[in-house]
Order: sequence, then structure tokens, then C-alpha cells
Amino acid sequence: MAFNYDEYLRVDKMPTLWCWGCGDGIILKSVIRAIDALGWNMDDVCVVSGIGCSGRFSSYINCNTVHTTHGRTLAYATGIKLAHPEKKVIVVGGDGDGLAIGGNHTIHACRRNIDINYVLINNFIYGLTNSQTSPTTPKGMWTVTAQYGNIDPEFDACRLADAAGATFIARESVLDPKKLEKVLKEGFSHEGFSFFDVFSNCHINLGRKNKMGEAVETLNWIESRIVSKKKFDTLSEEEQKGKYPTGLLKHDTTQQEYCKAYAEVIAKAQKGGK
Ligand SMILES: Cc1ncc(C[n+]2csc(CCOP(=O)(O)OP(=O)(O)O)c2C)c(N)n1
Repeated sequence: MAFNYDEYLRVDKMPTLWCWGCGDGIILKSVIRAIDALGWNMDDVCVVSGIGCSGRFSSYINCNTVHTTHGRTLAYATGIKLAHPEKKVIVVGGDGDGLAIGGNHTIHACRRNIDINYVLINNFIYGLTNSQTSPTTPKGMWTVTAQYGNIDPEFDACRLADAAGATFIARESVLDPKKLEKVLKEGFSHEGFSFFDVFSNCHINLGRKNKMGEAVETLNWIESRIVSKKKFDTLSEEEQKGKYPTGLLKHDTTQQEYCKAYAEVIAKAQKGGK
């Protein structure tokens, strides 16, 4: 039987504002299927999103939602999670939101290992505002702020999350929604900070402006950049250049979760600091 998304969506808000063929819808559906598979009650779920096309996520999913300021999703989400450690918190934002204006917040949320699930929708461009360079825009690409080709080196968000201390890290793309659903399920079940770098297609504001004629060409371009972690590990350093490993990249269950550490501080303070 076909999956019924309607009970998880604000159907009165349909159709979405996303361009036809945008990967954001695939990610929304994958998140919903992961939540459904885990049997979570939507009253216990809070989705926090930033500003951008990806920020519309919180308008469409039918649970507790906060559509926050650009780059500040994790600050809001941290407050929500600390006040309600029993709730499930999912943050969704773009590469601009989480790696440019909100980069500092991303680093420190990873470092704290708070039990938040962070879905970074990485479409390699500022989509909503029409094609400004983002920290993941590849070199040479045309953007409205780099009209002779981008010269900034691109960021590997998963390596950043790893260095900052995230305890669950995975990368998938909209090319394989089943794999995406699987890692989301695993990460959502992880107690600690779960970071998902999800490659998505902005065939309008990245693809079309870089002479990729059809949406499928932008998808093919994404496909040319990814390789499973298993295969990636067999490649030489030279062959690994420009490729991004997909799948589960890190799962460390040895670190203390932040809300638990915070509860210990509260208990200690209540006993007069002893
Ligand atoms: C403080 C602040 N600065 C800038 C903006 C303008 N702005 C809105 S969305 C956005 C970037 C969106 O790109 P990204 O985060 O990658 O999300 P996408 O639209 O690609 O999903 C910017 C710069 C804003 N809303 N607030």
C-alpha cells in the first residue's frame, strides 16, 4: 500500500513553494518516513528550520515547528531540547544557513553533543535569494556573487562536524531516498548530536545558471561527486579528490549527551554545589 503522507503534512499549505523537481520534497518525505518507521508521536517532535528554501520545511511538516532566523536554528533548538529533553528535535537548514551565517553555531552544537538531529540540505548555493556563493559552492561555478567563477575552496561539512565533535555523521543525497531514510532512522535513534549532510539539487539557481539544462543534469552532476564510503576508502588520495563519501561516516556512543550532563549540573546546584 502506498505510504500516506497526508497525516504528517500540513496539506492546507500545499502546493509547496519549492520549484518543481526540487530535492527538498524528497528530503521532507524521507524525514517523514523515518519518523513513521520509528513510531514517533508527532506531538513529541519539534522541527526547527532556518531561512531559505530549506527553511520552508517547518511550514509543511505537521508537528511542533519553529521557523527561526537565518543561521540561528541550532541556538533555538538547543533551548528547546534543554527545556524538553524528552522531546525529539530535528533541525533543517541550508548550506548557507548552517555553514556560512550559522557556521559558528554548527561547530558548537557538534562540540556539545546535544541530542539534536541536524539535517543540512546542501544544494551548494543560496537558493532562495537567487544564487549567491555558499561555503559548499564548487570552485569555478558561476554565482551571482562570483560572476567570473567562484575561487573559494569548498567545505566538506562532514569533516567539519567530525572535527567539531559530532558523534553521528552521515551523508546521502536525494538520488537515493531509501538510503537517506535508513541513515535518518539510525541517526534519529542516536543519543547525541546527529549530523546529516544531504546533497540536494537546486537545478534552477545552481544548475540552470551553470548551463546544466535539465534538472536531471544537476542530479547527474551530484551523482558524479559521490561515492559510497566503502568504495571511497579503497580509492587513492588522488582519486578521492573532489569525491564525497556517502553512508554512515561516524557513530560514536561513548560521549556523554549534553542534556544529561546539564541535568547533573542542576542536581549539583540544587545540593548547594556539592
Ligand atoms: C540575517 C539575515 N541575513 C541574510 C538573509 C537573507 N537570506 C535569506 S535566505 C539566505 C540564504 C539561503 O541559502 P541557504 O541557507 O543555502 O538555503 P537554501 O535557500 O539554498 O535552501 C539569505 C542570505 C536573512 N534572511 N537574514
